Amino acid sequence: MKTESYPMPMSPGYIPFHPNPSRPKYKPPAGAVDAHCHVFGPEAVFPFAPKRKYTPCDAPKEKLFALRDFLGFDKNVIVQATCHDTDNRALVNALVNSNGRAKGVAFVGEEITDAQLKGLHDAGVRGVRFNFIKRLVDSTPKDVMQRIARRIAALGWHIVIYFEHADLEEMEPFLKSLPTTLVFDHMAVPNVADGLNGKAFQNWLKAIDANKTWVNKVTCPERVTVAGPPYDDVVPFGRTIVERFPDRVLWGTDWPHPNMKNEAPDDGVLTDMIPKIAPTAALQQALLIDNPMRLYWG
Ligand code: 0GY
Repeated sequence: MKTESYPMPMSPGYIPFHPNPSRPKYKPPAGAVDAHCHVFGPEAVFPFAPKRKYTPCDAPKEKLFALRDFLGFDKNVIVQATCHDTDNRALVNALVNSNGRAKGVAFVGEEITDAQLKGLHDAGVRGVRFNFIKRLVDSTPKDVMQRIARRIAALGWHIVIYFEHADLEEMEPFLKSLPTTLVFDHMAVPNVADGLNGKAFQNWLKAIDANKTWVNKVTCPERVTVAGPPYDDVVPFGRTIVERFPDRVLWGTDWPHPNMKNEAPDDGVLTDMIPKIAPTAALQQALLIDNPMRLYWG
């Protein structure tokens, strides 16, 4: 059996999260939720999965909760990252130590038992993630995903989808076959260079219009920007989605920002984008409080 030595070295070129983010000028409303973030390790307690495609730096719950308080958020939705594969122990540990201020999205395989699903539910998990990004995961057969979907639907959970809407045409029949609300990571990764009128983004808007249970996370400008910080080139994409579908949007930091190519984003700068994409108090209330509370704390 392959054994790993500790500490596991970070992947070559892996950029750790920003050590000293700026304090945002924007003050989130009381009760605001950061609805997309992760915990990694610590690997000495929760080792990364042998199957992982990258090895990050530790990003433990204590650091996440300190960042939450520093940025002015009240709650977190913690999404299981691929570096932990289907071992949700670090996620569960963060949830049960959050004083009710975190809910989770797990990654599960078909082998999970009903009792284990119930254990995740009791810890605060309210969804599973299906990841289609090839650099992050080996593909799971769609019939397996459909069977998992039916089981978690019975718990009242939803499915978080990480895919790129350039693949929408091929994926739409499968997505429509899923029985729950679908939450799409990172606005399904728009191609910002194509502009707002690009065919793929326009098709994406039409698909959200047509599928009334599809929800977008207006997250990760740092992954899709061409211009770089403060990511003004991504604002029109987020703002279009927030203004057109105000009750079907979520916002999150994506801390600790795995697999960045050039630099770690400043979480204060990311937070300061909120009033640019959600310019009124009513839109901010929906984006940061009403929508995530309905989906995760309802
Ligand atoms: C994200 C994005 C990434 C990674 C993961 O599960 C993951 O490993 O989600 C990525 O590299 O794009 O959602 O934080």
